[in-house]
Amino acid sequence: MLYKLIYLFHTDISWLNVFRYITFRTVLSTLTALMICFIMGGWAIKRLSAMQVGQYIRDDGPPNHKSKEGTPTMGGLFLLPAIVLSTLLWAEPTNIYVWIVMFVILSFGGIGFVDDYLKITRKDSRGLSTVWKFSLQIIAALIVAMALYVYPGFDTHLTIPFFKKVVPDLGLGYIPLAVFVIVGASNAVNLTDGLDGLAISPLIVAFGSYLVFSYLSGHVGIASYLQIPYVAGAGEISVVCGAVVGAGLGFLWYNAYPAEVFMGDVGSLSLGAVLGTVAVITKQELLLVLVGGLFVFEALSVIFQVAYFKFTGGQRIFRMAPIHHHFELKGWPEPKVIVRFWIIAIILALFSFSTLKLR
Ligand code: 57M
Repeated sequence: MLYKLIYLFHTDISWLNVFRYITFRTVLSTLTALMICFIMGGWAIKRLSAMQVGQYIRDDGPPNHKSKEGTPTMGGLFLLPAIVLSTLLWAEPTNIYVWIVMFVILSFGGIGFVDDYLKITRKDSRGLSTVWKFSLQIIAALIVAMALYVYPGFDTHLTIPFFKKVVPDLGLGYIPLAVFVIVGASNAVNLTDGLDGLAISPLIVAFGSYLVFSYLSGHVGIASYLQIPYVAGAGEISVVCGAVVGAGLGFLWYNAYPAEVFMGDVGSLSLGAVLGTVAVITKQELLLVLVGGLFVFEALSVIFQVAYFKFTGGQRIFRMAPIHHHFELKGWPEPKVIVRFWIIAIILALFSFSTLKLR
């Protein structure tokens, strides 16, 4: 919105023309969110500590986690406002996709907030029940999917990475697919958020990748050259992704090992859902499996562990799921697990760019 105000004067002051460019506003949005997180972070952590918003640690987890008891949580309470504020300042206010992402941040953030709040007031690990959590997530994702479906010109064809000629039209079937991507991403990120910086760095990498993809798909010339779906208006999503990257870096400053704050469900459920929504908007839904490959890997480790446990009547594939706990229990120091998982996330994201040419 601020950009609109500044741009009003571009006829008198010609260099203000630069605010018209998505690239310039993406840089501003990244830096603004970063600064807000830096400045707010230290103060917010002190406030969370004073209000005793501390993490409860389960007894059945890896032993080194007990020392994390009481670490301030719900860091999403400064992470999310940094993203919202920065987006509202630098993104085009008439763009429908920007508002859809704002809705996702607030709705999934709200669900996470209630979950965290219940855990903190009950002083145990019982937050929202699984049924409630899933139902609310599905309702919020359905609203998003239906809003996109009815939006004039929204394309319901599915882009399949590496196969440019296979583009099935899902029609109404696009709605359940979008819901699955959004709710799946939300929960996969939530599961990954179990070691210091383990979720936020791969999120920065994934949003950095989608920053590029949204710019490319929102540019008619580049999209046609690369033969990727052109989505009019998707370029503004770069500004939102920039805000998440900036806020994420600011948050990582405090969440880096040994963490001074955790993001809580308010952060993880919301950022995961935003990632899924951005994948849907840019028509790169399936590519999320690569861009967010680490989150998929973590979620699959839980699915296989639980299924195997039930099938064999109590045996396990991993020492503990999600898989980061397996490596901790094998004796890897926490920072080693974290940095190695970051490396995997970066490699997968880089690989996703090859889909632009390998098709
Ligand atoms: C939440 N939350 C962390 C923090 C963070 C089905 C089952 C696999 C579900 C899973 C689960 O509940 N996962 C989702 C994961 C928790 O972190 C809080 O939660 C927020 C994210 N939602 O922001 O507020 C703990 O993670 C650690 N942490 C850090 N640094 C960070 O920056 O060290 C988090 C952020 C924190 C802190 O210790 O307390 C969590 O792990 O609870 N359940 C599990 O993950 C459990 N796994 C399990 O039960 N496995 C079984 C099943 C699959 C059969 C098995 O393998 O046998 C483990 N979680 C814990 N202890 N804490 C088990 C033991």
